[in-house]
Amino acid sequence: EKRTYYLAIDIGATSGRAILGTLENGRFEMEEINRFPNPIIDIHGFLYWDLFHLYSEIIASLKAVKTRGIPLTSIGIDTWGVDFVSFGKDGEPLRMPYSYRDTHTFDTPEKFFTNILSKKRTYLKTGIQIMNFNSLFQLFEQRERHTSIYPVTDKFLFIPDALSYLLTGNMVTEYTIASTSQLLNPFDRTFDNDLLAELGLSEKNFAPIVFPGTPIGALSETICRLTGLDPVPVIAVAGHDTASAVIATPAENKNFAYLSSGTWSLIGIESKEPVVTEKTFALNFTNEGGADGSIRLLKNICGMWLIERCRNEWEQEKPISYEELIKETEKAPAFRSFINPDASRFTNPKSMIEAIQSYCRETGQPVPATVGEIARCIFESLAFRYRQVLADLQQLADFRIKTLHIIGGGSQNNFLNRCTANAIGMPVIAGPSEATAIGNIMMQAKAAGIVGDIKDIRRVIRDTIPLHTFIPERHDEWKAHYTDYIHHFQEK
Ligand code: LRH
Repeated sequence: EKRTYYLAIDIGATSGRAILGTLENGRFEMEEINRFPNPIIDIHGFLYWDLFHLYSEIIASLKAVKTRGIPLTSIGIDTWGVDFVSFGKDGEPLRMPYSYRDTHTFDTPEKFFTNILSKKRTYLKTGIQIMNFNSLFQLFEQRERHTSIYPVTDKFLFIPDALSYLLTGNMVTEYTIASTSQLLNPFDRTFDNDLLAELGLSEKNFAPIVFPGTPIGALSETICRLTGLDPVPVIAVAGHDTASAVIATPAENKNFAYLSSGTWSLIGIESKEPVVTEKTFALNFTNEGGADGSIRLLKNICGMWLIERCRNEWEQEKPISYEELIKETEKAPAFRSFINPDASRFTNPKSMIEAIQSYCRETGQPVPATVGEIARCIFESLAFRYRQVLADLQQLADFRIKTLHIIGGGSQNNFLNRCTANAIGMPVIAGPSEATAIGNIMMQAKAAGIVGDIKDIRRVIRDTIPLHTFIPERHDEWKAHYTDYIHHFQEK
């Protein structure tokens, strides 16, 4: 079998990367070609993504591939969920897309439930966890505020689809990314026309839905001219980063849950069918689309965002390496104060450090002050939050969950991996840390006929990527402190 090469463009809410994947005789290799920040741009209090910056970085990545003379089989793009770009009738982008961190949708769900459709009906129609930034609410808010681009938008494209369009000139709506919008019927995997009508929209405002593995088109003349590349095909991979990551979960059987750990922590299971019931409504679990026809039954938890934001604040005084951060954390006393990582005050506070401190003060706990104390508070709270949500997940699963696979960048945090294993009382298997890019590459390889189904893909990953297992060693001690975490649990 000859060597084949794939380029994964994987853009998260904090940074993006271009990863070159190579497959040969069932062996897999990868290499980072480019890495770039994905800053949120604040203009007059509105938060935007810089679409053109991302476009330029993709061009730079393609040029780097060209310089090295690599014969690419294809390119695939995945990004974070829910956000979208407006395009006019002439196909031009109308302005920069809002970021889901923008505060203008904070009260939108309540408005929507009061005036349009109840919370329960909305959930039962879509099976999607109610979060204020879901595309449904972003669109509703834009309409309510009479934004000038809303009525002149011909097509709304989700971020990976928008970027693929800039590269190829072809518009599609990839299914997994669209499934994050809260606009789809999870059972028949099409847009819910009633919901669209409530927004004054129809299916005409979106490109046709395609499933992962579908070719979108070849690099346009402009891109070929700018990069020197041939018209390489762009493939619709699982455009939602979390869906790509789940593909690359190196599970051997079905008795597992996954935790895709990045800016967000997405914790869930694979399900053959959507699970949209009173219970999932009460627990607010989401049913997002998977790449292989399965459903990702999961919950969105605030993840590394907490520590990333604190680290930014610490670094304004002096740089602190990740190793130092963990050393400080290990030195700090255990089980002193806990937060609910999902409390609304942590969504986008002016100062994350102060937000954490005020939570602890208001709940009558010791107020963490040093780097180590604050980091420990974050990591222990996250581990307990995982335990809490995993217990809910076990109630929904029709099988016994026996291991937790932690994938994504956050899986490199061995301190947190150890905490998590102890908190949940089951083995944690950590890796791959680049699960998202790997899932992206594997979908391309599948489209090229180089790998088979998801089982085959996971076997290739297990055979190639070193994984680390963490066995719970102090579960009883952690169990004893779980009640403190629950005791101080607050929504706000
Ligand atoms: C993770 C993620 C998550 C979404 C959020 C907006 O990057 O895609 O699954 O819900 O970003």
